[in-house]
Amino acid sequence: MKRVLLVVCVLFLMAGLVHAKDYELTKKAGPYTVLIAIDKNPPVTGPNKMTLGIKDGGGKDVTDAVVSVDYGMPAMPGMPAMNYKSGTTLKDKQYVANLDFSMSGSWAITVKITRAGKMQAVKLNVDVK
Ligand SMILES: [Cu+2]
Repeated sequence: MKRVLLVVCVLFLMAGLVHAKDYELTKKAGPYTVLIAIDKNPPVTGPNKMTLGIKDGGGKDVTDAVVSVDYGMPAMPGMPAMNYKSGTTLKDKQYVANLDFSMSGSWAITVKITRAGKMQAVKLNVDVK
């Protein structure tokens, strides 16, 4: 009986580990579907790696866009507004950005996708711990 309980506990622990995975979110931007992932869940103060997978209307990977990420926090008591920009590098058909959150709290992120002279934006908010 004790052994059964132990097995059940281990299974629960493993399930917990499976759930504690990357922050992931899918958003639409014009003709694109953007899969946004952050390697920390929740995102943390300091460096975080954001990975963006972009697919066109036909479900094909988009690898010829210029993608950048704006992120910031509006002004709050004792803190002026903060705004940062990051470029991305293409790796394995995904755009990778390194975001450095200087404090915890709610950050507004805008992903800008420019292709053939047209820009589409994806907006999201993350709660940085
Ligand atoms: Cu702040």
